[in-house]
Amino acid sequence: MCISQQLLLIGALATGPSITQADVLGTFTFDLVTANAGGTIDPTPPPTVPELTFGSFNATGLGANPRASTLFTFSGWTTAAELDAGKFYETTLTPAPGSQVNFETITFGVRRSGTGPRDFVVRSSLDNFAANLPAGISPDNGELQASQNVFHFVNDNSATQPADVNGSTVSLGTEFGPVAQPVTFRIYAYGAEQAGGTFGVDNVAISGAISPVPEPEEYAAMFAGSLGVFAWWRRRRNRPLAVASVTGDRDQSVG
Ligand SMILES: [Ca+2]
Ligand SMILES: [Ca+2]
Repeated sequence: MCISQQLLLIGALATGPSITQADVLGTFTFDLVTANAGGTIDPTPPPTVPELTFGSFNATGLGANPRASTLFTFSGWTTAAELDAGKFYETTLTPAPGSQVNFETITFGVRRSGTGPRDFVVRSSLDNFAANLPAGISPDNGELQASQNVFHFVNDNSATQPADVNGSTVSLGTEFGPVAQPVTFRIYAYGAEQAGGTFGVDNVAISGAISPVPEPEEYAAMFAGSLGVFAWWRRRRNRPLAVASVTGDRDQSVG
């Protein structure tokens, strides 16, 4: 295999084998949630995607009942200005054996009652829920701000807000692509005006691309290709090209 062929091979492998363009992989719509029906697990069948299993959305540390229908909303959030690590919504995504996922974004709508939480963040199991994931509002929405990866309701009066306040967007960094192990995402809300206030999410959409985990022989080809390029670079480096440049003799052929 010549150098140019090796470069082409490395280029092809560096972008990953057959990774398709990022797209919405699945959306949680909470269609079958019924107000005050009991239960803290979304009864709606989760999205189904080949090679990726979506777990059900569930609520932890909150009230015993969803407080409205067709979205995921509960009371019982902390009134403290810091999040309570025991109060969150979560779901787990599990790639099938032999598959990996480049996660790109999580977008969702939010809704709060007049005394509900004012702040919310998203974290993941990749760092054991230590850091807030990158938060932004896209498209812009006057009801929401994102600062230092914390989402914030601008207004305390929910009566003036649309039913669903859209635009919350989490941008998932390079640590999320590719991943072949299960990933749990959690949404924590806090800063409630009263414990009885509610915070809900709807249309939680997760985008990314699913691809096969590279076979061992593909890694071997990448390694062999890298060695070939290194040897080629070493040979180039040892040619008299450098001497010609230093002397400024531009007419000298360095062929
Ligand atoms: Ca819905
Ligand atoms: Ca209020």
